[in-house]
Amino acid sequence: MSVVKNPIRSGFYPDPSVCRVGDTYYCVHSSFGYAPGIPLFKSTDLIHWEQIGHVLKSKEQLQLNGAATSGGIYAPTIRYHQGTFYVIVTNVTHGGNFYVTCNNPEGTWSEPHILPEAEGIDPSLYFEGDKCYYIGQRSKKEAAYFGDCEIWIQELDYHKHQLVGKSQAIYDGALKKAYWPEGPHLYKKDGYYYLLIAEGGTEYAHSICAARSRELLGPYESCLWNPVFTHRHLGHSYPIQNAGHGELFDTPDGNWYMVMLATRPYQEGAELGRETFLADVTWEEDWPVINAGEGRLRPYQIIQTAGGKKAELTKPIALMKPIESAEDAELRETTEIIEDIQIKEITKRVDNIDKNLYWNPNPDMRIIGLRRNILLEGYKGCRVQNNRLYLPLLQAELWDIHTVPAFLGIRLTDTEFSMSVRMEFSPEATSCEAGLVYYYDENNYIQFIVTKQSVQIICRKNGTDEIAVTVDIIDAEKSIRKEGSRKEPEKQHTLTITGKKQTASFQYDGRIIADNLSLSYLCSERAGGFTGCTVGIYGATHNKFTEQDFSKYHSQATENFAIFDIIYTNL
Ligand code: 6LW
Repeated sequence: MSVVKNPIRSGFYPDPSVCRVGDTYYCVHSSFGYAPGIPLFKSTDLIHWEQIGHVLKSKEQLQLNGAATSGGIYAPTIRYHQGTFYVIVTNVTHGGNFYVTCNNPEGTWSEPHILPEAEGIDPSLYFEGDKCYYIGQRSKKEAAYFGDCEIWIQELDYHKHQLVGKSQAIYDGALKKAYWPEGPHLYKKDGYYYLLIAEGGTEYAHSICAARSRELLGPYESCLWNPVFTHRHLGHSYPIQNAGHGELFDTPDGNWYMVMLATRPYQEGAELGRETFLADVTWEEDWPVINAGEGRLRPYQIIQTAGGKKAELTKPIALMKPIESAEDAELRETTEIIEDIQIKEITKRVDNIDKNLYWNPNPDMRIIGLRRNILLEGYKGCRVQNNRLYLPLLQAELWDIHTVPAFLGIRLTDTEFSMSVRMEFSPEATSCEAGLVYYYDENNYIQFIVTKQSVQIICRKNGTDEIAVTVDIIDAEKSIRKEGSRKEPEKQHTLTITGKKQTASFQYDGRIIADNLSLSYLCSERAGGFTGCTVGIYGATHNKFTEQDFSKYHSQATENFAIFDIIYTNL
């Protein structure tokens, strides 16, 4: 028996979908307006998860022009059938529902197969024999209210990549006047077809409901104890909220588990977004029971190691409480707890396991860009040279969803965080800026930037910029260098953001520029949307550049780049 800490994946990794192939589990998540799209993880023990890549990388697979941060790629499902992996997903900004395939998930996935007739979002696949079925969510034709949706099914000819036959609605939620029945997955077990859906919307009222039928096309009967899982009744101050959108899977030993999304808000705002949790599933009266005896997500989840039968739980092991109970403490002391080692891929490239961001020899897989990944694509001269990252100062603003800004970030995975970078930046023009960003979406972020004249903290809130702090660069330099020193100003500077309890402190070469700045508005609860925050580097110019200018900069003119060393971070 081992114990894994929940969430099994922290930071915004929502809408988890898992498929098992032999003794290996693969897991995918939504990625919205970020690139590359759909992070892909692998595990053989449900404890250690290793990121093995992203599913959507090419321009054909990932069209995000004009995509807002919470637009783009929603709720993928991963399945395996006769040697082929399938990931089906919605691009809410371009093209709707489509799927890609591959034989080796660590390699390159196919071109997108777009299903133009597939309405709605949250597609899933169910294979039976040689046949494949598409299951999705859509608005009812005569929807009586916003969120009045239905789950529908249609055969998919996966050789011709098109839906065939007729679509049929099979379920419209467990509750009378159900809101947002969505995120469906279909399974077969012991002669029943099981439909698992999310219901109530992805916020506080989120839930998981189940229905079953002896026939694939229904009629589906609702589970009498629906919702089979929710935290909606626990009150907004409960430390885990929004639990829903589950995926069921079994182990080679016949044990059942579920992954689902949930949040961990602080004062009703979850800056980490919707994370992925693991729960235990048993079956009673041919219905799934999730975390039997407790009905809530646990801070630690027991995993039965290979060959073992699931332990009978005689009493609840560990209820999630803000203050650790004696029982939890004992469990923590006596059991091997494996912290989330989701950065395992880094260990392949560096000798020691730490969380710093490296780009050599390959960029760290956690690095994501907005709409495109300027580093992976070598976009406008973005490159790694002599172990240093050259970030072009693009004429593209973080708020403009029709551009690709020079932004490279990683998901915020801890509410206590720090990111520090050594940056060489000597802009020619007063219109250039570079530094760090704490980013929620195009209308809400905090920039910690250096310009030719100053160091600034700019808070963008609901689409309006507010300068929180400006320090004249000469003053900043003076106060940092010893008085009377005649040294030339340094070209390299260290910028650090440190955050805790949704406040942050900003340091420039060790000097505090701003302290206790509130980050609390940067979350979906206050700003809308579906992501969590990211933290990263950013550069821009407000000058007009031509394409020719960029090819010139590519080979020379370091003043048109901000140059970064390793990024030090605990994330
Ligand atoms: C997703 C929907 C949902 O498509 O949120 O939690 C949406 N559920 O099923 C975006 O993640």
